[in-house]
Amino acid sequence: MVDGPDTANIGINGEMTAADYFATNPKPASLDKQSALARAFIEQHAKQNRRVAIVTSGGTTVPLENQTVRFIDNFSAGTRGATSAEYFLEAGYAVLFLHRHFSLLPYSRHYSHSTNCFLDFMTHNEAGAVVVENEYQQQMAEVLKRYQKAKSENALLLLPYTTVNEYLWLLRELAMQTRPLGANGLFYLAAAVSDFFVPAERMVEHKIQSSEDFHQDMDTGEHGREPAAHMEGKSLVIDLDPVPKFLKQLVDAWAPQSMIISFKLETDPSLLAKKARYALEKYSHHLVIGNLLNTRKWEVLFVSVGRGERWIRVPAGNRTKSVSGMDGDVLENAAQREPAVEIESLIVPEVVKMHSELIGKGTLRK
Ligand code: PAZ
Repeated sequence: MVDGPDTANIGINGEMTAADYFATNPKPASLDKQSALARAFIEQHAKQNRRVAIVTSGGTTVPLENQTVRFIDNFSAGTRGATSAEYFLEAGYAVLFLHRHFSLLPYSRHYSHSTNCFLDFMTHNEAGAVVVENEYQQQMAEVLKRYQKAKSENALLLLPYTTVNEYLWLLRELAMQTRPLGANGLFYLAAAVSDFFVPAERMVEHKIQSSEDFHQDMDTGEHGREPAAHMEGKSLVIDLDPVPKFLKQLVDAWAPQSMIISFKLETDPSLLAKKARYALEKYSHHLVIGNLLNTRKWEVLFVSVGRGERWIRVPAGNRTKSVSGMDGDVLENAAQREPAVEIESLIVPEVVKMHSELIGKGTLRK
């Protein structure tokens, strides 16, 4: 990476600050509209003194080109966020659901994707009308009832994002609007957010050409920095900048009155507790929920100041439910198997209890 002469957006330790990030990366076109929806939603629930969970869900993308053909993605189907949102609603919270466009959504998640395509639940009756198969009537009626209740109370607001830039702008915007909620606000940050990105000043406009016959000139732009992705011979070279640490800003400046819960995803079991503790100390928020990629549906690690470390696990006996793929094969991959009990049904009540304690003790700022 070639550092250009312009160091205006670099903080004291050499890293870009959050404020500089927003000064140098474009505001998404959809932000004002989403902001207005969120404001009205928060006002309504603040008036009713209802708790509001801001749930983030799904992965963020990092586009390599302005007119995006190629992008880098973060792993997340949105299961954790969408499932948790339902349990928050059941616990009486309103939910602002900040999610990756086209990832799983509360309620409809029961009837989407290859393991539970909604069409597999349908049939024709004798008159030829499309109806739900008898065996699924009861389950679907229950999901529908809960969905309609959330809708009738205007208790669920869905706000989509795709790129890491859209996510960051939206999170900041929502966070700064949560003041009227006081301690009734809760951030549940389950989204898988990229740690690296292509700053606007280093983004190329057009699709990067792989053929040497069509290589574009390397335009270093007004800041004198090379594009973050370019061809060198037959290789695509990608050189990303670190995303500034936004959690500190969220805790200290954007939503200091709210309870804040972050998630930590790891693949190496020996690192999970260490990294979760590190995050809690560094950002001084209320709870880190650690999980491992392959066991995330069965167990999670709660790390908090007041309560130390404890595992929350799906009880033995409820660990597996056989799930059929579209072709009827039972899925062999552990990460794709589903437990009979959703771990979010254990996580969310614990989180709600901790939120009540923080409100009760008056620990959260007003
Ligand atoms: O969406 P999903 O259920 O497939 O996965 C959820 C998860 C593992 C992305 C989430 O629980 C999580 O850990 N989010 C934070 C990821 C991170 O460390 O940035």
